[in-house]
Amino acid sequence: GVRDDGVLRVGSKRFTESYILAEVIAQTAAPHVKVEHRQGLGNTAIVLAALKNGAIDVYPEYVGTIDQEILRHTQPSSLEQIRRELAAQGLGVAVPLGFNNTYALAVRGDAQLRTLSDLARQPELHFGLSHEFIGRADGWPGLARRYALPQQPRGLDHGIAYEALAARQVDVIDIYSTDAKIARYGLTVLRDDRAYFPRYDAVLLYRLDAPQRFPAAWRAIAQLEGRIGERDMIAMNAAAELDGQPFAQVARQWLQSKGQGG
Ligand code: PBE
Repeated sequence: GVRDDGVLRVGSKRFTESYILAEVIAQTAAPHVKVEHRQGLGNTAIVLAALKNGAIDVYPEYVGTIDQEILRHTQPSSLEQIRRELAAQGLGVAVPLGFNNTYALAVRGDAQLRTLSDLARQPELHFGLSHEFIGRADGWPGLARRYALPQQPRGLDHGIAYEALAARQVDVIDIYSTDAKIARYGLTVLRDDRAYFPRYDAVLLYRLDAPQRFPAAWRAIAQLEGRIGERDMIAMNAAAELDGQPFAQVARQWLQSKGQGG
C-alpha cells in the first residue's frame, strides 16, 4: 500500500531520457513538497509495478507504451479509452509534455538502406536490439511480422547500441527518436513505410490519489504540459549522454531556461 508519509516519489526507467524527465518532475514539485526520485528502477513492467504498489506516485511514460505494452491493445485506442481502463486500476494519465519519442530502426549513414521494407531484402544484416524491444508486442515480434524480416536479432543494452553499430559489430539497432547519438553518429533512421509504430507521446502516468495527496505540487507539475519540445528533449539527452552532465543538472538548467528554476 501507499506509504503516506507526505513524500512525493517520482520513478524512472533505466535510460537517459527517463532519468532526466523524472528529475524535471521532481525539481518542479520540490518547492511544494518533500520529493524523492527513485532512479532507474528498471523496464516498463518493473516501474509500472512500483506505481501500482505505491512505491512511487508518478513517472514519465509514453502513450504507445501505455496502450500496447501496459494495456495490451493491438490497435491504437483513443486517450479516452486508455483513461477509462487505467482508472479501473487506480491510475491516471495526464500532462502531455510536448514531444513524441518513437522506436525506430537505424543503420550506419553509409548503408544503402532507406526504409524498413528494404531490410527484408538483406537477410545477412546483423540486428542488435535492446532487450525490452525484443520482448515487446509493439517491438520486434510485430515488426518482424509486419515487414517479413528473416533476421534473428541479438539482444544488447541500449546504452552500448550506438558504439556496437559504429564498431560494425551489428548493422541495425533500435533507436529512440529523441536520442542525441542519432545525429552524433550520422545514422540513417529507416522510414516506417508500413506505419508499424504508434505515437509515443511523452506523458505522466500516476496514481489517481497523487493529485489529492499533493495538490500544490501537482498544480506545479501540470504546468509542464506542452513545455518540452522535441528539440529541447534531444538537447537535454545530448547534455547528459554526449557531455556527461549529471541528470539533475540537465533538468535544472532546462527549468532555469524556462524561467521555472530555483
Ligand atoms: N521509448 C521509445 C519508449 C517506447 C519508445 C523507449 C522511449 C518506452 O517505452 O520507454
